[in-house]
Amino acid sequence: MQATASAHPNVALIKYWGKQDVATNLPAVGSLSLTLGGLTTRTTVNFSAELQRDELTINGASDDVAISRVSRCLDMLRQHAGVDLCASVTTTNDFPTGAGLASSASGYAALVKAAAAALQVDISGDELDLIARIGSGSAPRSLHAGIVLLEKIADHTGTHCHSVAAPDDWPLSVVVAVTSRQPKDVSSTGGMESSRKTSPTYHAWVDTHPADLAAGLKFVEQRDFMALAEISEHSCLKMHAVAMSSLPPLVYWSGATVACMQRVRELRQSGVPVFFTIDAGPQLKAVCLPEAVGEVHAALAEVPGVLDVLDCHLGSGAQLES
Ligand code: 2P0
Repeated sequence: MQATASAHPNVALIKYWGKQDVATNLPAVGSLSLTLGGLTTRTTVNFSAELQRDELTINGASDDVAISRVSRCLDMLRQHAGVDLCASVTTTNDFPTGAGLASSASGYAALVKAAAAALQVDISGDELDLIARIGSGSAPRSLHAGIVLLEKIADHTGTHCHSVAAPDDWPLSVVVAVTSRQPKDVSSTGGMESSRKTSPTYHAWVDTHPADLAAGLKFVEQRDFMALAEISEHSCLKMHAVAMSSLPPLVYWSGATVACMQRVRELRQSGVPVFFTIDAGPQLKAVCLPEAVGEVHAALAEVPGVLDVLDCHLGSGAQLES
């Protein structure tokens, strides 16, 4: 009863920030994301009668912290399968862990894909998305390819996630400027809950988000890069305004992050098809058309405080390995 799956991290253009239900990571808002090919998490799950408890190894080291959330996902799959065996989970990331590319999303996507196959459970898309979401709110997006919509729906799962453009349909690129390798002080969950409870702009964020998501989706359908640039930077900056207006304030940017934002805006003003997005950390992700990758990479590498620059392209959803 063993299977291996791989999945890629993702980055959102129209952001998820805030939970309607913390226990199931039901988001307060939908999101629109890019699945990043070239960066891969690979996970093997082995259910065995020899094991007394679930075990987790990440990049060669045993992890006793994440195991309870991993076990929660495995419990849901065991229940579906009517199986009561413990599992060993072995996972590796081929991308730098301090690069601000959420490995939890690719990690939980690969986990549920491999575990469901190992247990041979017949489970629908939304159900598998839900189990991944319980691991990490952004993980369902990594189960899907290319440009991905996670929308809220009124059924028991609460969300539906699907690809709205395959990687070849609109081959966007993402250039990541790494400005710090320090681990973050506040988890995304902690930050989102703090914002929900204390930010005076949180409710405005939730109320105005559906229009941003609808606009982002429309501009993807129209392949309108410059319009997608405007709405994506707006969603990013609005999310950070909510974070910054929380108590205590959540300021995820470094000086180099701001310098990168300015550089990206200058590039766009000079006609280069590029825009930025920033998650709960100081790295900047520059989304661009493939022909601009070289120029964007070179420009960001020259910004003082940039430690590393990684080039990514759109990738597939989680896949089983034979
Ligand atoms: C996003 N982030 O849409 C937003 C923008 C961070 C900033 O999705 O608490 O680490 O496990 O649901 O999965 C962070 O996602 O958060 C995230 P949890 P997770 O990409």
